[in-house]
Amino acid sequence: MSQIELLESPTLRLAVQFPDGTTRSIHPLWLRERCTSNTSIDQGTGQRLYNPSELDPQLRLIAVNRTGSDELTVLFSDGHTSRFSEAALAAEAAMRPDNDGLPARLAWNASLATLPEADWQEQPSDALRFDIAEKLLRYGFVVLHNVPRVSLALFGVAESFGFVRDTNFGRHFDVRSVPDANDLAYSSLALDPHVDNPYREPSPGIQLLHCLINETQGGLSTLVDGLACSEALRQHDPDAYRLLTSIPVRFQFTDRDAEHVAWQPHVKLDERGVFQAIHISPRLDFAPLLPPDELHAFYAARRQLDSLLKSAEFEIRFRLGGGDLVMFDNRRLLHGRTAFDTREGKRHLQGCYIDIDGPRSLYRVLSRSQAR
Ligand code: AKG
Repeated sequence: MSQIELLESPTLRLAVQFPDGTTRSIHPLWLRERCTSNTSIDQGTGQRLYNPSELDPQLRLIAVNRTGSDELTVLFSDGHTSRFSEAALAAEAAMRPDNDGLPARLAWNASLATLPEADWQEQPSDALRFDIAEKLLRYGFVVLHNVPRVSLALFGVAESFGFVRDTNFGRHFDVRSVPDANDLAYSSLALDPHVDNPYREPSPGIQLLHCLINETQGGLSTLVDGLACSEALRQHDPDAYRLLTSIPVRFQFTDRDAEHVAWQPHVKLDERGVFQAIHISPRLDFAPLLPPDELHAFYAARRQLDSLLKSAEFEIRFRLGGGDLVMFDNRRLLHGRTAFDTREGKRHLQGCYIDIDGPRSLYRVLSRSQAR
């Protein structure tokens, strides 16, 4: 647990000590912005009543007193007095973009002992939705069983976690083999690990695929954790990793009434170098024309990542039968399928997207009652 410390020299200030032993000084403006008094915060909305950029840039702490077992009272140089919970300050100081009230991501490979799964109920309880959201956020996917085998039943699941995101493919899309398909997903061909719609800005957060019927022996679903594979590449070949995290690649989708283009590195990191998203779609990516030796190195790096994504060490395969639904983080996991033979029977999946902020928000809201 992080802890708040009071330091008196060279100036009066607070600091936070993190569990790894490091200490960081707390800027007076950072502290003042977190004041929750009636004059600072609208108590109904929890939103600030003033613009913090208008505070005195030279703001200082004049006095700090412990006024309760978990309470600090601070007098600032602008005359304002604020009370703070030490535990709340310590918790907020430890927040990062990738851990903000969410379960830690667990990178996995093919040794994953069991699939994260759950039995769906048409009127899901909060406990069931919490369990599903937690698995989705931790592993990047969850397999649901007993989803009604009726067309568009996937919306009942999608809307329990967020808002459905419409695209040029419609509010949902039917994955089955059709003549003259506008995407190879709508054929019976095998699909290599890929993310959907990397040509969109932003690319869809969560994808749902609901199996209505599967009478074929093939058509196995594949999933691979882009987080785990990127980390393996980083450890095995840091130069390849550097190329794939820095060179923007053009992803393009063209249809009669759509022309989507987005430039993304294959592996996108945040400003601290933490994995944020993976963009791989071997059907739709175009590297920029770099000098030949740079491109040579780029293609070698891409080949290495591709072989990790397809390796038995990282890829899992499972069969979706009628009533099964897989929901996955389309910016972390790659999905695909093995080929199938339409002469064996029908295979029909329905898919849709929601944004990832839906399950994240739901998880935080439901955590409040889990904590009680
Ligand atoms: C897609 O719709 O993007 C797919 O990859 C389809 C997957 C499947 O047919 O199992």
